[in-house]
Amino acid sequence: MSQQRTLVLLKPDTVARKLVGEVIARIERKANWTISALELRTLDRTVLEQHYAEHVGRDFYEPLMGFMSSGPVVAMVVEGERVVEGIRALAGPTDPISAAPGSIRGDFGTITRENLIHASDSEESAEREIKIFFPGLV
Ligand code: DGI
Repeated sequence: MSQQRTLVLLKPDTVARKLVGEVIARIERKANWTISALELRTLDRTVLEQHYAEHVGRDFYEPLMGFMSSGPVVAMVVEGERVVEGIRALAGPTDPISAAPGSIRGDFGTITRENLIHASDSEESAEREIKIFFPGLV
């Protein structure tokens, strides 16, 4: 057993398209995972600069920042066995066109930027990202 936790963001397109319940239902029925923190919030630039620090300078960075601050997101911490790998699998790859049907991005994605969900890509990223979004959690 590998108990982990991960940071999940349901992006502004998920909230605007009223897909929050759909996506959370997929997470809840996939495995015996637990949502241990959840908040609806609009992200400011400071938080986004920390979260997407690795992408500074990329051509998609400013459009990504604009999109991610365009409306509220649902930020969550999800805990459970191999949850980092598991939610990445549920989400599908970054580009919705190449995401398989059955994955969140494959079923609902439109363009690469508006791809519905963020999920930490490693346990190290998860701990870094959870500190950004839920600094009160130990
Ligand atoms: O972990 P992911 O969200 O799948 O991907 P990532 O951490 O490499 O990139 C973060 C977000 O940045 C991604 O969800 C959408 C956007 N992005 C990444 N690569 C590209 C991109 N957007 C555009 N338009 N083009 C890209 O090549």
